[in-house]
Amino acid sequence: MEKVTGLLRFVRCLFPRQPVKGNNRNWLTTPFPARTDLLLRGFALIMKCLLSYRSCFVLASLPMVCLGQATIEGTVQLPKTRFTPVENERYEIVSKAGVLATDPPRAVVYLIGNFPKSAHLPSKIVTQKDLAFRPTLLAIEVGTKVEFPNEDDTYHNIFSYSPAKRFDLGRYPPGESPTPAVVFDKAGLVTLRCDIHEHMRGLILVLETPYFAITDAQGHFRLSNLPAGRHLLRAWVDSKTTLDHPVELRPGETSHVNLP
Ligand SMILES: [Cu+2]
Repeated sequence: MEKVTGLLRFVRCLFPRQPVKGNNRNWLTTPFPARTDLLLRGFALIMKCLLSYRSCFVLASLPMVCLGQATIEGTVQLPKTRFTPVENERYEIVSKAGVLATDPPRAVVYLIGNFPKSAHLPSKIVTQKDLAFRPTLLAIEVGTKVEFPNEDDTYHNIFSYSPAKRFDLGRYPPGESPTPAVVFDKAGLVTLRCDIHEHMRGLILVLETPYFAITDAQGHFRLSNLPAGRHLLRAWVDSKTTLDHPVELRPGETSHVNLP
């Protein structure tokens, strides 16, 4: 805009409005014609409109470029199971030869890259209900607080020996949620257990990324509002198995990825 204003000033210098007094009359000192003034004003107005229109366009596309609006859709090939997967069905954590997994299988899919941490991390809840953790598998970003309310009519004592987070909430009665909530400040897999109910198992996958999702029973997933660029897509299938796939994301586009 300054360029246009500067140009107009320059042109106006060449055509002063008032004639210069004296006998030195030449083309420079002739009165400024009102018609030319109107033309210049019109030209300035058109340029202004064009520039502001361009600015609007640039501003509108800024979030797309900076924040990213890329999407990844796809399927993780989940391990074969003897159960027929049903939508909305519950699953539990099982340990086979020291490998922890959900049964029936689910995967956690997440995007790895140099992303800024989420500015706001909402607290999450893992309830104890019917002597089980709900949800059984939780994926969170590093720094997330998790509450463990007891909705059974018996005591629980939730603890973890996992290197990513060691804690012991002690025994607490029905209806209670131990305070303060547990902050998961290190990435890794955390196994939740109960000191009173030996069979209870839960998993929390703590991730250094704000972009993750748990697949459905068929292995389908969708990650949206992703930043454009080259990143790594990873699927956590069990405590010993991850599948990787490099991705190149463009703003406004949806990539289709199947793992493996
Ligand atoms: Cu318990």
